[in-house]
Amino acid sequence: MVRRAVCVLRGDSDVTGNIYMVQDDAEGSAVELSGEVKHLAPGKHGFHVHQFGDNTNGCVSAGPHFNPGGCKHGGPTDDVRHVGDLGNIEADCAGIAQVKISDKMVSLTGPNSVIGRTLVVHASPDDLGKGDNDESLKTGNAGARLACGVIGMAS
Ligand SMILES: [Cu+2]
Ligand SMILES: [Zn+2]
Repeated sequence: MVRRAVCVLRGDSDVTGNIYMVQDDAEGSAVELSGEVKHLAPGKHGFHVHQFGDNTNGCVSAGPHFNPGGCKHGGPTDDVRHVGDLGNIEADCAGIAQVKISDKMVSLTGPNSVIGRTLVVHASPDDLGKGDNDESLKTGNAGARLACGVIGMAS
């Protein structure tokens, strides 16, 4: 069975987007993320799955990065990273980021499942844990949460 999920990104900024996720049934299959995020400042923006599917106080109540292993923050290709560390998306001069990410840690099933958690787009680039300060190893210094959405099951 192929699993699918979808996330509608909204926030207190003008940033909007739809992100689709697909995962094959086989154990350890990567999740393929695709979609578009609009009305961003050109350049890189941190992109993470945060722990909670709680948007009662906007994107803030989604809590910290989804980190079931209790690891330090890193980049998507690092061995040491949060499950939710998807790195950056990059907006072009029109403010549009085309998202195409294949990630082996995020899952749509099992202990690393991101279903019911929140996907967040940040104002600043994620330094991928290389910022040489404490915050870099927690959040990547990605700054404010521009838009977010709860990841839900899709058909
Ligand atoms: Cu984040
Ligand atoms: Zn992280």
